[in-house]
Amino acid sequence: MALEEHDLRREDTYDASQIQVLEGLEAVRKRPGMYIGSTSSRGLHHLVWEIVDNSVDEALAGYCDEINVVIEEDHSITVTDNGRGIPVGMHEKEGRPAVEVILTVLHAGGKFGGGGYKVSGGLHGVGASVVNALSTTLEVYVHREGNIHYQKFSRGVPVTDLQVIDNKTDRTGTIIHFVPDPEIFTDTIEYDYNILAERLQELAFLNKGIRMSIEDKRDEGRKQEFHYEGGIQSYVEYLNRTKEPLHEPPIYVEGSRNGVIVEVAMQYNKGYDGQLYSFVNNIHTHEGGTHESGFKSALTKLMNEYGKKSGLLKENDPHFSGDDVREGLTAIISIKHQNPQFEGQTKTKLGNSEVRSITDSILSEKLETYLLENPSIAKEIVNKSLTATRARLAAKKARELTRRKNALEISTLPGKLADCTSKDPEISELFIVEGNSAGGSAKQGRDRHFQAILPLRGKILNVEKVQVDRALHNAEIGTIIKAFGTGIGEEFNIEKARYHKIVIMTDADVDGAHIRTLMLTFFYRFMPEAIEKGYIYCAQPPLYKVQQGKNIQYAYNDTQLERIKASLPASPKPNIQRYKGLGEMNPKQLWETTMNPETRTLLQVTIDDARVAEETVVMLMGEKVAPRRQFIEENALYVQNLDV
Ligand code: 0RA
Repeated sequence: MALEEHDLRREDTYDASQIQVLEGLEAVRKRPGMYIGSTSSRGLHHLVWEIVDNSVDEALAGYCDEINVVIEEDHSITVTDNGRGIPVGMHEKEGRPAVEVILTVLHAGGKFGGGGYKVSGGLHGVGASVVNALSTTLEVYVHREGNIHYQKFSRGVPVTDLQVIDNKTDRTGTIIHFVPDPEIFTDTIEYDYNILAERLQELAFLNKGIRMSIEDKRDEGRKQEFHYEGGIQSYVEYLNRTKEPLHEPPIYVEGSRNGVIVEVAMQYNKGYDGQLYSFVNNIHTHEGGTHESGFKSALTKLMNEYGKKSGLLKENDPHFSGDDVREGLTAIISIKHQNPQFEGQTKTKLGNSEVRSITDSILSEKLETYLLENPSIAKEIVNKSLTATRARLAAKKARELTRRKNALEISTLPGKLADCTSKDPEISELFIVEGNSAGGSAKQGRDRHFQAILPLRGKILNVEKVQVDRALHNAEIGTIIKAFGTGIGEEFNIEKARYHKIVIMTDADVDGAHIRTLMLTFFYRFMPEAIEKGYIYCAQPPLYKVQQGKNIQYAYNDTQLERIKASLPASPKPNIQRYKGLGEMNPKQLWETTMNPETRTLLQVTIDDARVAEETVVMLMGEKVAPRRQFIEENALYVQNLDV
């Protein structure tokens, strides 16, 4: 019984850990997206990276310098490295070989690795067991201590024990062959050679000395090998291969502080575009982060300092901006960090704050040394930045000038103009109103949607002897031209009219008539097209207000007044007010009598009316004052064509 009990316990232990493993595998197969991002082509390729990253970690630890990827004819993948080989000894706690634990227990990999800059510490890094769980078959060959160990799994479950299949090997390393499960990867199980090749090349650039190869057995053994002793320096050369470099080779600096390894390679070319790529533990940090900002601030600061110290930048030369010193610069920043914190939308932004100053100080120090040791290159770079700065400032100035011009044009819409909200000239009306007080009433009384008010001081037009030419140069006339929007003279363009009705609204008295005469003369001489188009009108304000109790009526001439008086009952005696000016009407009255399209009377000016007006003005230029006044009194209204 005692023995049975002992056996049972062993069985129990075994079952318990097996159950855990099975639960883990089940979780991965149930929600593969949680572990590899997706089950699309992207997820399929992710399987390769999980395995390759382990090999790269082995290389970063200094035990591996060759990693080969083969796409087999059946679309399965074989990854071979010459590292130490996954440990095959018994895992004490689990009672199984370490390699079996690593390939079946979620996240087991990390427990073995210890230290080092794990690539897998980055984005997904879920480990080889996930690849195993998502493969119909996974086989591992471990070359270690002269033996070749072998084990086979199906959908993550061991189908053989780990066994020695050969005891003659003079190398070490790991070979993993896996067949992605079509039950999981329902979109596609076909690997894309280019996707794999590009990332392997990138890894080769990022980890100098490693030999990376890819072979496609589906495609007559198409093969590429990537191996760069220059690392990211070669990467920059590669990125600039179609460009004209300003100096050769690319500048390379490296250093480490507090366990953070920083490498930067950079090369200016004669073009204007810059490209800056940054990596943390071989992961491309698309969103940048503290390593990038440390690099940028160091470069900007240093170039400004060096420019001044070297005398290449003079006292009143402008300051380089960050963009100036990065014009035509191709740069790679690659850091290795034990505990990177990834932030941002896509978790590709480095957040570790200490990295900013580490990168800044390493770059500042080493780049300064480089510039001092390579003064002719330094000079070329400073001059390039200076050109960029000057171009930037010139462009800025040009932009400001345009902007100021626009601002001027807009500000030339006269300040006194109370514009309408509508921008549709067809419905828009501009009331040119004599006098500021009438202007105020008109502004309050109008329908601001389509009625604009431009109050004019009577002054200029009130001068009887004014010459039309002089009037033209007058500020008040200028405001009319600007408000109308058509321009004047050679630039006149009726298409640009901002209003299709210009309503001259003057007092119904002699002075008002005079002002109107001058205005019409102006339009006749300088904008006859506006008259021909029928855009010019005269408002007709009432002459009298007749009020009897609550009953108010307006009369526009004496005949009308008599008719109204006759229509009223004899008592009470109506109150009759004669308007001396528009200013005597309140906003509501002005709207009702003169501005409201429903009730107003507008007189459309014809070209004949305007010609008469012009002749009048010419006549009025004469010296004789008496006939002038008489003429005005007799011809107060020379407009016709009723427009309701
Ligand atoms: C755990 C511990 C050690 C190496 C590895 C895993 C390892 C994993 C993979 C996966 C693919 N290639 C690999 N190479 C190594 C350390 C081994 C030791 O201390 O000897």
